[in-house]
Amino acid sequence: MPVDIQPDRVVLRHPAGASTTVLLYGATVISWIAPSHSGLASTSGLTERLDTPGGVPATASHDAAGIAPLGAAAQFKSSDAAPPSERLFVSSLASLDGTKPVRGGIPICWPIFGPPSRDEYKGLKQHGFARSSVWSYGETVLDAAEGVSARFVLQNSAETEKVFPQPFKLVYTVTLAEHQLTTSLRVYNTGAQPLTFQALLHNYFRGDAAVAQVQPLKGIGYVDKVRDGARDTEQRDTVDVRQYTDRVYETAGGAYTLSFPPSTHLSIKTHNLPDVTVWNPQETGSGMADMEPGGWERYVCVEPGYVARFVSLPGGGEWWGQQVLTVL
Ligand code: TA6
Repeated sequence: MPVDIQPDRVVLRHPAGASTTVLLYGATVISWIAPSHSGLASTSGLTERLDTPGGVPATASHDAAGIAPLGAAAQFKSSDAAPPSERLFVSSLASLDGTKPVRGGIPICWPIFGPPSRDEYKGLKQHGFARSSVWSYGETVLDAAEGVSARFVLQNSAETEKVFPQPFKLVYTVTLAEHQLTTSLRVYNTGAQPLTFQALLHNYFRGDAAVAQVQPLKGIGYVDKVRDGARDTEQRDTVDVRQYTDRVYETAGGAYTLSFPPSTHLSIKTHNLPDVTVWNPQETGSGMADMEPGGWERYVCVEPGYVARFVSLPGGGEWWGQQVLTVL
């Protein structure tokens, strides 16, 4: 069953063995199981065409983020070397019952990232309320050999209006291909007043943090939250997280490779998410009640976002941000 709708989650299954699970709480992706493979020359996503009104244009070509139309998925090689494996980290102490944001997977940070930095958001908790709200399952967008895609919806409610008085509609599209997971967030300003927000996809990638490498970030300016927000420029060809790391790289290029040498490499390509946070708490993670013992040794967060500034969406407007995660 490619799309398995359960009371608290939706499981997407790809015929080639990949799967992903989306908790309705926070529309949090809590699992992405995918096979490894080599030789994929370029990444190609599915969702940007699915996520665009009017569906998949017949002659769509790669767009700036290197994302190609639906049919490109068929170019993936089917000769997978290793069996599918879990690509995301979720702490064994994470709450999955809706009592608190999930410690792991892909939490959605919206309408703010980090603690409230403006008076208008003072009623919000860190990273906003999207990750701690119950979303509704919207629809199955695609159910084919190329991929399986589902849409989730969150709209303003009496609950959100207590802390965020503006009307909005969020539509989150999750698309699973053989080696790829694409998640897209579309924000609709359903009110008449401008809607200002930040957005970030807080990916917890499973792997040995001691060998993790993120690139290319050399020459990119960043805010270092470990050094009280000091600004600096990355000097390294590859960024590791062997030390406590919490850096927001600004206007970072939008395309990254995360490696867990020698054999695991992932591509992260983004649309309209110009910044990227790299985070691993190291031993400071032991202070988090929902962090499993030593959990920080088994993940690195690489989090594309629009967070160095705020989006200001006019009344009736819409905004779209996307990430395409590919196992290389
Ligand atoms: O994205 C990195 C970060 O902002 C860190 O500063 C740390 O706070 C992390 O998010 C986890 O935040 P959370 O609210 O989920 O505990």
